[in-house]
Amino acid sequence: MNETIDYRPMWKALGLNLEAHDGLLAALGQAYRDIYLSQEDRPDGMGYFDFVISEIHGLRIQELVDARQEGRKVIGTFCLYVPEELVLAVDGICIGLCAGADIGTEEAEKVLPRNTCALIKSFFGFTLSGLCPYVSAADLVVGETTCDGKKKAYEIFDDYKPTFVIEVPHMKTAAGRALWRSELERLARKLEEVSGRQITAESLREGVRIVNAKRAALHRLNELRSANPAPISGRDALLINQIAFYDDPQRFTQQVNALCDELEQRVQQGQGVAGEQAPRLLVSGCPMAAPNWKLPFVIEKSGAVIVGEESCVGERGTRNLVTETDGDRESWLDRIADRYLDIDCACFTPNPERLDHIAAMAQRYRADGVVHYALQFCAPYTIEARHVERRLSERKIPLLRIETDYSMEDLPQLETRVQAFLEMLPRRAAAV
Ligand code: BJ8
Repeated sequence: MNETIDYRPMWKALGLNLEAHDGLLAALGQAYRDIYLSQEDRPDGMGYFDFVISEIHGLRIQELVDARQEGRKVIGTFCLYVPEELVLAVDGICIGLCAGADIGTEEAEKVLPRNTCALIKSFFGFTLSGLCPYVSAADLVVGETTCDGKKKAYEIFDDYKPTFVIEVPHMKTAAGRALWRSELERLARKLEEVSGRQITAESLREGVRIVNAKRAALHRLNELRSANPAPISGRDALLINQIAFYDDPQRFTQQVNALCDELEQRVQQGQGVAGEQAPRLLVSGCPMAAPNWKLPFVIEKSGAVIVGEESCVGERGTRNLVTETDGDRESWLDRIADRYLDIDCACFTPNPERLDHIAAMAQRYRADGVVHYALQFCAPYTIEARHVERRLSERKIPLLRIETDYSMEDLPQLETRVQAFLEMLPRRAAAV
């Protein structure tokens, strides 16, 4: 955090609990030093992302506050199905809200059942404890009917922050597509109402251009990770994917591309963050919202390197682009609807595309094994793990199933299980 600027007046004006917030920043700073800054031989380009994290409750919030003073609207989300393109089309700012830490659990459990997944408890915990400046700075939260937990939780969340819920169908049928398209129209109208701006073909084209460029930069980053040795750690790649939900999209795209230029040189020089014989793992499953870094830290501390994330904070969220051809407002909304309906969240049934994608990623990134990560009490991903296991066993790709939450209590057990999994992987030969 920039110590020359005093952000406390801003946090106070946003209604944060200053004392608890100081404690949160201190704990996060320590975790970041232990998990991130302790890594050796990080690419120089990570300096920008370290800076963003150091200012995640400071400068970025100041930017949002300033933007609101200029009349722009801040829209908070918790899910990939809320298209950033529509928010940009009303000159708004789309922000993924805090949901990745074991914070305010006691407060959250006053309004939610204990056996709710950690991600949902976390966004309640942050809000009810006065610790999320993003929720405070948001004009509107857009929720979605993905899993039952989130869908019902939004009904309560609306008591604390105006929450507009869009219906995500659960089957990719013609009727599901028609419902989804009409829901995007309803969202577009709501954004127009909140912002006082019209969504036009031109504003959608510009929104799509910006978001496609951001996703293309992340594709570039992902492809570079297929090299052996891997030029960047999984922790750092996850961090970049997490920051994609907070940062200004155009600035972020520029920085990811600059990092990729550096990584290309690393690949050419055979420079990596782990040896050529380090086990290469893919992580698949529930999203890891910032600052959820526990499992990647355990995996990489054990000597493996993560080479891909089949996750909403990863390739599930970024892999498809909206087709950029000219058209009217309706045709842009059609193409946006199609792109988002292609996302293969486990909330859909059946969901074979996800299984195909995991197998394809394992091959593309030359993974030796897959770690399936599910949050406790998350029915969609915990149940779908059975299909993932079966599909990967057909391809003889070893799988480790992990169910956990955000607490650190199971850390020793996770370390033991990850180490045992790494030991049973076939030894990796020297790189070709
Ligand atoms: S598109 S994965 S971000 S819904 S972990 S809250 S599913 S009980 S987060 Fe998700 Fe959108 Fe799907 Fe992605 Fe429910 Fe499971 Fe909790 Fe989850």
